[in-house]
Formats: sequence, structure tokens, C-alpha cells
Amino acid sequence: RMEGGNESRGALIVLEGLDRSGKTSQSSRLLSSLEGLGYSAELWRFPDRTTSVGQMISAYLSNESQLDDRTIHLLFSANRWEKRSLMESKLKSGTTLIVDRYSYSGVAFSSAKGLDVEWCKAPEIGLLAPDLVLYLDIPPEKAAERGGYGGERYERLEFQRKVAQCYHALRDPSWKDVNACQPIEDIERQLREIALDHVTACKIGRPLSNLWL
Ligand code: DGP
Ligand code: NA
Ligand code: NA
Repeated sequence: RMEGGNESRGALIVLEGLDRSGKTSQSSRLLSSLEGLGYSAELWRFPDRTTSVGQMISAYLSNESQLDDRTIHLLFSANRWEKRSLMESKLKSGTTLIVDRYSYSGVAFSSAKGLDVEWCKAPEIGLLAPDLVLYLDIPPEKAAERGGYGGERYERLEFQRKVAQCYHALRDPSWKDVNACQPIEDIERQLREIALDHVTACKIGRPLSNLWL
């Protein structure tokens, strides 16, 4: 039954991983696959640097500004909150969202600095819970070898090692690891297969829920 559109929604699919794990190129490939199969889908990313909050985050990441660790944490969270209602309406209208980074980055990167995990999770409570988190799993040393880091604040091997540990502590039932050291096409195919199962489940009518699961 499809009347009213309420029973057929898009899926919220998040890609997570260390810097240089391949999230950005795999997100685009996944978008093309879903669109090619006739699904309505969009690619989003956080931080969204186009908003005024996003511009403050961007200045911080490029070391043009200095901010207290808790202050920048809350700005990253605010940058997700400012998109929440649009996210909900897109999903309810049947559009699947592929999101390059989300609250898991928020908690992993800030708790890697030594902030308390529960404190880090608190401002994310009430954001939409992903239907699926695709974690591109790569050893920090391998990621560091990939064409070098771009020079932003967090792109240092020691720090990425801590981020990897923090990510591992955040696994929940929505989480799927994909080995990011495989050939690009193999990763693409695995992500597509896992994502399609979830897109289909959302069409059948799994309700939207809030973080944390
Ligand atoms: P990207 O645009 O995906 O390259 O992300 C920029 C950097 O910001 C990257 O090192 C990951 C980090 N990052 C992304 N989201 C968050 C967040 O919510 N909190 C913190 N502290 N860092 C984040
Ligand atoms: Na980056
Ligand atoms: Na990225």
C-alpha cells in the first residue's frame, strides 16, 4: 500500500571512516548506482561548509581560527541540527540520503581529543538515526600513505590512530564494516549490495528513529 506516501520513505545511509578512507569517492559512486536503479537519492556531507556555522568549522579545520575543543564540538553538532528538518522531509518524501560523515565523526573526533564520550554524544541526541552506517575500515597507517593528507587540522597519523579506536567503541546495530583496502570496484559493489537491502527495507516501512539507537 502506498497511499499518502507515509509508508514509503527514503533510507538514511551514512558513510564513516578515517580521513583518506575513500568515503567521498565511494559516496558519489553509491549515489550513481542508486540513481541508475531508479531511486530518488541525494548526496549530503557533514560538515556542510556552506552555512555560516559551516564556515566557522572550515576556518577551524584549516587552522585559520582557534576554538576550544568543546566549542568546536558543539558547532559541528549545530551544523547537523540546522539540517535536521530538511533531512526528515527529504526522507519522508521518499528520497534516500547518502551522507558523507555524521554524528559518529562528531563523537569519534572529539573523544579522540580526550573529551568524555557521553558528553560528546549528548548534543547529537534527537538527530535522526541512520538506517545504515557504512564504515570504511582502513588501518591509519594505510590511510596516511594514500596521496598524503591535505594539511587540515586532524590529518595526522597519531591523531587518526586515536580516532580509529574511538570509532570502534561506537559500533551499534546499524553499523557495517567494509574493508577499505580492497580494489575500488570491490568496495563499490559491497557498499551497493548492503545499501540496497536497507533502501528496500525502508520502502517496506521501517519507521524513522532518533539517535542514539
Ligand atoms: P571532511 O570534510 O569529511 O574531510 O571532514 C573534515 C574534518 O573534520 C575531518 O578530519 C573529519 C572532521 N570531522 C568531521 N565531522 C566532525 C565532527 O562532527 N566533529 C569533529 N570534531 N570533527 C569532525
Ligand atoms: Na579531510
Ligand atoms: Na571526506
